[in-house]
Formats: sequence, structure tokens, C-alpha cells
Amino acid sequence: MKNPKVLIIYTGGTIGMINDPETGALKPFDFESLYGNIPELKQFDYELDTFSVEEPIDSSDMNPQKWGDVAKTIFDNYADYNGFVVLHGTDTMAFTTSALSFMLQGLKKPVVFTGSQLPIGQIRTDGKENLITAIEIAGMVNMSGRSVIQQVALYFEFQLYSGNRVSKISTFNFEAFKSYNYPLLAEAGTNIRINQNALYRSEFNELELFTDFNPNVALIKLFPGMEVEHYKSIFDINEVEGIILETFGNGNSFTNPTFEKMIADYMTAGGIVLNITQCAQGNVVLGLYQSSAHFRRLSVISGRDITTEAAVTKMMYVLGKYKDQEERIQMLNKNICGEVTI
Ligand code: ASN
Repeated sequence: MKNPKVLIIYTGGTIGMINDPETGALKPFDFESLYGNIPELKQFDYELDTFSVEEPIDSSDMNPQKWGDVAKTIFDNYADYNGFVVLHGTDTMAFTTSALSFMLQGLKKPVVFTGSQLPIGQIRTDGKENLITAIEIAGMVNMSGRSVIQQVALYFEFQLYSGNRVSKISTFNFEAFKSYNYPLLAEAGTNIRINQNALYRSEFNELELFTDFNPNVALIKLFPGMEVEHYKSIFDINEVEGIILETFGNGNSFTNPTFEKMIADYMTAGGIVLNITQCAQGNVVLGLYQSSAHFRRLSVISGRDITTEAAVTKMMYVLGKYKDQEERIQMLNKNICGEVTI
């Protein structure tokens, strides 16, 4: 068998940052300096190619257009590589991995995102291990020559997560990510242990690229005492086509007739409302408590155990791909690419 070929795509993030001599703040740096800091890469018996975006960014500057650029780079190079590693800032990495799981459906090869908490030039960096193991995973094939991982995944601090099930949970720990509602895909110790049961397999025969996301989405986090009137302008179908409510516990909210009417009118006008929980772990169960019965009565969609990152990107995907309200509701109720437990 030929040596696996992996394409490393650099988008920015702390992994490649240096301190600005003037301000002292961390800012993205060019890829060559990052790459040159990891002589270990030469020891790989993989063929490694690299691609850098023209202007590396802090991941706070990511957006649907840039998600689409990364997805397109993978799509255009798909036939030539066994797998892909994307270097990305940690802050919004889980949004990008979620977005790409919708943009690239039918993957039969791995797309492994990673980054680091400390720049690669710093002595205690976590970037080297993250990058080296991500590359190893991206090139892993089984006895029959098929890729072991066939989805968008996120590798960080010895753990491989499903890309649309993960969230950033720490600014400080090297273990910066967690997937509370879905098991790990793999764990790296002296060897890489794959959790076969957790791997996603697409029913699509061919890779399909869809990047036309609709960003007319709003995310509202509820809090006790909130004045719902302040949010009235959001419930306007001409501005916002889909609203995600981050609710309490199992999908509950305060009792408020004004709020209920805002939702009802918005939905009558053609809007979509998705209810997700503020809790990192667990799921929405509409009607479990009296405090969520109104959502059920209004036919608000249950986000079940979806993460905020996957909910936002799923909404953008569904609104971009489907125009009919009924169809949009149907798709949001579906598990499209492993993002939700139905
Ligand atoms: N601000 C950085 C980013 O998301 C954080 C990191 O990469 N650790 O680009």
C-alpha cells in the first residue's frame, strides 16, 4: 500500500500566532514559521502537503463565507488525499466543524480539525502533539484501504470528537473541548483507540458540497427577568428567518403571554423557532414540565441534545437549502449528519 497522503490546511488560530512586538497581543503569523517549528513532521511516513489561506485569522473572524472556502478547498482536493487536517483557532472551531459537517456530506475520508491553546513557538505548547496526532488520524486506513474516520472531527489533547457534537469549554486547560452528549470517536495514548460504535457513516455515495448558508439566524439566550419586548425586532420574518432559543433545563421558559404571542405571530408569518437547552449536557423534552408545554402547543421545534454550535450552523444550512417552511421544519427535526440524537 502507498503511503497515505494528507493535506494540511492552515486558517490561523493561536497555534500559529506570535506576540505583536508593539502591543504584546497574540496575532496570526505565516504558516512557514509554524511548519518550521515542528521538525518531527519530517519523520512521518506520510506524504504531507500544505495549503495556507492568504491571510491567517483569529477564529473570531470566521464566518459562513470562510467556512465555505475551507469546505471548497477540501472538496477540490478530495480525490488526491487520504485525509485532511485543518489548523484553526479554538474559539470558534466547534462552529466550523459543525458547519463543515453540513457543507461536506458524504465524506468517506477524515477531515480532522485541530489547533492549540499555546502557540507552537512556546516551549510548553500543546500544538505539536495536537498536530502530529491529527495528521496520524487523518491518514489512518483499515486493512481494506478505507479511511477509519469518514467525517468531520476535532482532535484536541488526546481526544477525537465528532465535529458536530463538540464545544469549547475552557480558555485555560489544554483539554479545551468536550462532547457532553456524544462519546469520543477515539482516544490517543500509546496507541490510538478507535471507538467503532461512535463513528459516523454517511448514506451518500458521493461527496456533496453545499456552501450557500443563510445567515439570517438569531440566537437568544433566555434569563430570568428578561424583558422580552426588547427582543421584538428580532421576531421579524423580513430580517430573521430562523430563531434559536437557548432555554432553561429540559427546554423550559418563563410564563409570559407576550413572549408566546411573539413566537406564534412569527411562526404564522413563516418563521422557524428551534428550542435548545442552555445546559451543556442533556436534552430538550418539550412537555416534560408545564414550563415547556407552551412551546409544544406552538409547535416550536425541539433541538433535543444538539449543541449551540450545531444548532446555529444547522439552521443556516437548512434555511439556505430549503425555502418552504414545512420542509425547513422537517429538516430541523431530522438528524442530518450525526448532529442530534433522535
Ligand atoms: N483566539 C484564538 C482563536 O480562536 C484562540 C486559540 O486558538 N486558542 O483563534
